[in-house]
Amino acid sequence: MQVLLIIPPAQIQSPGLHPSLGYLAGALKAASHQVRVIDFVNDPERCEERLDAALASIRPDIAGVYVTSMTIRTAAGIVVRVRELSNPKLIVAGGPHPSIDPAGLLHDVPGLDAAVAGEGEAAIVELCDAAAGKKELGDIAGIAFRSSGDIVRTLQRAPVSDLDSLPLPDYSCFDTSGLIPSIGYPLVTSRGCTHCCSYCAVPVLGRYRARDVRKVAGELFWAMEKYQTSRFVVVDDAFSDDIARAKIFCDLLLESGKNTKWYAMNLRADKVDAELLGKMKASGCDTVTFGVESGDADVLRKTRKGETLEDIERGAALAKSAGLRVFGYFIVGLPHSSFASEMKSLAFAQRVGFDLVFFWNFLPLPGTAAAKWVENNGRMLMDYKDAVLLGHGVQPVFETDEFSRQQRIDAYCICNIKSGQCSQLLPKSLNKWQRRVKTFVLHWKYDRAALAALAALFVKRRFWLLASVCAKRAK
Ligand code: B12
Ligand code: SF4
Repeated sequence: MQVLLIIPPAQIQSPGLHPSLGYLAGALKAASHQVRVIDFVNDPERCEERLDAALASIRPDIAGVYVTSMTIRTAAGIVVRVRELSNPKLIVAGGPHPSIDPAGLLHDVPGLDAAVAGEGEAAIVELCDAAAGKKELGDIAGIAFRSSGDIVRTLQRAPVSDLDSLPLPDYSCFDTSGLIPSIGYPLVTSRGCTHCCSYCAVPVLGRYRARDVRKVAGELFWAMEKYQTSRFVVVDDAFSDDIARAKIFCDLLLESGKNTKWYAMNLRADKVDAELLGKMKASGCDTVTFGVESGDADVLRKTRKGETLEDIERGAALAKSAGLRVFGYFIVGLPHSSFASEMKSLAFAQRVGFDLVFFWNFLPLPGTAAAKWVENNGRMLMDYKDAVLLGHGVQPVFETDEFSRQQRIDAYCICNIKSGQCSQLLPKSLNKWQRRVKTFVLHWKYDRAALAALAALFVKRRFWLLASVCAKRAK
């Protein structure tokens, strides 16, 4: 079977190949299918042209689309085009959103034949069998599919208990595989998480399972040869939840004598110690990112993250002492937050002194406790499917009596501008001068103190210039 997998364009162009489709490609190839992956996130150029060319050249028997709760609309557009141009036997979807609500996705995207809930390695191979007429859709566990005008859900599929039994991910069929040496090989050492934060989709997606770190290291060394790279990124939800295991992984890197360069996303500051951070640094890790969420102790407590501000300060300080760069991720507009609590977040970010700070617009992800809270306590202002989470044009999805729409926008702008991320608020289309003017206007509105400091610096520089010219002339 010819399988075409597609990652729709996303509003945030964060670099990194998607392990989800890498794992599906590995499973499909192990079952002797041909696979091609078009990745519109890491290469957002000429989307239509690339899709049309792929459809014309491989004429897929089955097409699969990766869908998050933020890419439903773009995925729907892709499904229409795939149906129009090549009409494969099946068009299916998988990923975080269908994992939470597969039947709902089939309602929203009429061109889809089936949606897979949960891990897809076995399901995609069985869907190929169904496309070949060797299996009934109703006999495939963990999917929703159309049948005589209805949407039918099959029995749930159990999560893969032994992750090491899966074929290794294959990124060689991605049209962006050439980017691996610069953006790094995405390494999955575990799936799921042991925590249950109210705003996060991960607890809804599946329980924590860890791989044997020796097998993980084996995959990494193989991948370094295959993709000619020494750079990798640990993309786990909870890499250091088992600190002892994380240390063994670093020891294996050190013992190998290979010159690895890496970073770890999604660390919890209460799940690190000085020894682990030291080993990470020694094995080539340069950056860690901590989810902080809120600098207001009460808002943070109510997320049920189970972490305190003191934990985060301590973790960040340890990471800095180990010589690592530390990034902090915050969310503006969480349940129970207010304008004042966001200002506390900003003050906390400044106190900790993160090397880079991101303030994201809160999105009530379907299926989460936070989305339930919004349903009961918030006034919806827009459909979450149209939400913008970071960058220009951010709009709150809901408001409360305590925290109005305009206050949410102001808090988002202030936090970004005062943490040195003003460029996040500018449309990408602006030229150099337009950017300067817009930057000035935004600072005028939200951070006049910085403008005053800048003006003082400008005057000081001019003064010294004038003074030195006068001194030269006097000589
Ligand atoms: C890695 C990661 C990223 C990376 C992606 C690039 C990279 N280097 O890999 C980066 C940092 C760029 C990123 C950014 C963002 N992410 Co992110 N990310 C993840 C994370 C932690 C791991 C995903 C992963 O690779 N898992 C391992 C793979 C093997 O598992 P999987 O993705 O579940 O895939 C399986 C199944 O879903 C299924 N499947 C998947 N696709 C398909 C397709 C078909 C056709 C089929 C049949 C099956 C199938 O089979 C796969 C194999 O079993 C997830 C958390 C999670 N557990 O999903 C969040 C997650 C996907 N991200 C999320 C979000 C919100 C974002 C951001 C908006 C920012 C943010 N605040 O986190 C941005 C948006 C980026 C964008 N461009 O759209 C949410 C999505 C929620 C939702 N309901 O859609 C998640 C679930 C995290 C969360 N806290 O809730 N992310
Ligand atoms: S935010 Fe992090 S710690 Fe909390 S449930 Fe999600 S992945 Fe786990």
